Amino acid sequence: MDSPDLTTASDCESASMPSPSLSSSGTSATVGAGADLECLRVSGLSVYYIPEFVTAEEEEYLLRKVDTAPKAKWRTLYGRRLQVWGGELTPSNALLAQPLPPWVTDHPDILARIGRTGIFDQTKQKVPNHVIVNEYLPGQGIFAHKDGPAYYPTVATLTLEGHAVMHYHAPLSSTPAYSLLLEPRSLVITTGELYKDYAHSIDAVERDDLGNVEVRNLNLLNADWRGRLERGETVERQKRVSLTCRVVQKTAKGLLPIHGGR
Ligand SMILES: O=C(O)CCC(=O)C(=O)O
Repeated sequence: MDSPDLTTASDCESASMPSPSLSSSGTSATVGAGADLECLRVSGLSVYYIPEFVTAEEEEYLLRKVDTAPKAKWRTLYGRRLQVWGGELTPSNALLAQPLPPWVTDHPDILARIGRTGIFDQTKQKVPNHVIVNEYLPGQGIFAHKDGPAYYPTVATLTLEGHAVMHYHAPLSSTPAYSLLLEPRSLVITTGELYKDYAHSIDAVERDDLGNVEVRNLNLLNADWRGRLERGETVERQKRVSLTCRVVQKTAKGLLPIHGGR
């Protein structure tokens, strides 16, 4: 199973503190080295789960920025809305790069924080150069899919406002092999085998029956969510906004294509 350039898992106790944010402001515990990230691996899987990756203030700010983006930035796809930042993909999967907005590069410096985990160290870019914002209303989800060949095979997904249950499906299987609970403000990093070989999906439901799902990141969740899972509660979906941050390794110069990549 591939993983980022992680070496020794030396300091797991501090890295698995409740607030392992990668904030450069120094307000919370830091996960900046590969060894720290290893402590946040979902046991046995090529997935890392970082709770409280952004603060509540940053979450509110990001949601406001997403909400107040120009109307033309929104696209509707299979019911949900999305925004694409960083540029469009050409038919040959190269990025016609466009500047990313300051609310992911500067404040909060989400992309730099993701870079500091080391997960994109093998790329020339080192930090994500492409961000898709997805908005899901209660009842909306995303069908099982793989992210396609345009991207370096790792994705970092930030969850804002509402939770989600993310499923991973083995090839040709509609039944989830693994599921994760994604708390608001968390970052999940999917890499290696789970990125390359497994599809991922979120059920299009109004509420999640937590009694009916085995969540693999239970030990990395806060006490509230652990309690809900242990009691098998049914939890109403809220609106959820996700930022999927990736690296497109191939870049192109020229005019925007008529048909964007996504
Ligand atoms: O919203 C999510 O967590 C998943 C989004 C996703 O799978 C995608 O944009 O391809």
